[in-house]
Amino acid sequence: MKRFDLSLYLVLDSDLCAAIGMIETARLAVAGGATMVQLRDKHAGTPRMIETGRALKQALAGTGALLIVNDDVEAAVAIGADGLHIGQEDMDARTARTMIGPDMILGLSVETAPLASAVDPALVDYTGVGPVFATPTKADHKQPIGFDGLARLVKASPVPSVAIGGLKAEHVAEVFTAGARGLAVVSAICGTAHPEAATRRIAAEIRKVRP
Ligand code: TZP
Ligand code: MG
Repeated sequence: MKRFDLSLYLVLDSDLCAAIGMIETARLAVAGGATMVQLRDKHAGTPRMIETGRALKQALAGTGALLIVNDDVEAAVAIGADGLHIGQEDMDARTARTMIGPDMILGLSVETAPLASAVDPALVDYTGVGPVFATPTKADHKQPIGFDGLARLVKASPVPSVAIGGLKAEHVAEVFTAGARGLAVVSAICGTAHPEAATRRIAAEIRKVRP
């Protein structure tokens, strides 16, 4: 049985984290209560993903926070990450599962209820659902789904879901009310001068409402 806690899921962004750096941002966020960290770097090729991922793995060792690699299956395996996160356009879940083996966590982004209900729980461990709100962080994101859409997609998903897209501490209650197991954030942590304090504020809201 794989154990993972989706409640406060930091998605790193090399541009937004530039001032402090991805590794230091992740370290501070985990100190503040982040439970999962995704390495997402749209500019890096596999060698740089591996280099950053290995440094991240070292930074997170012993904290209990899990390291997930976005898109790059080869890097995820080389790093020995806890998981891989893919989008609909990246590769199909069966291919990804074959490449990462049975033990690694596999996350899949879903933007519609039919896609959520088509998820195979034998292959996929969690879904990333959104964008809840429009966000400048992802230029090509799909139509925002709002909290009603989030609730529909969470219900359709046969595996636990984490919400994403424009989410901040003030949205925590609605995210959990919609049935998601947590929120994934980029700018609410990466884009701040004090990632640890920003994470603590979100973690405090989660403690108030978490089922
Ligand atoms: N997928 C859907 S929205 C998004 C991703 C990666 C970006 C979310 O960034 P932010 O800054 O938390 O709105
Ligand atoms: Mg992708």
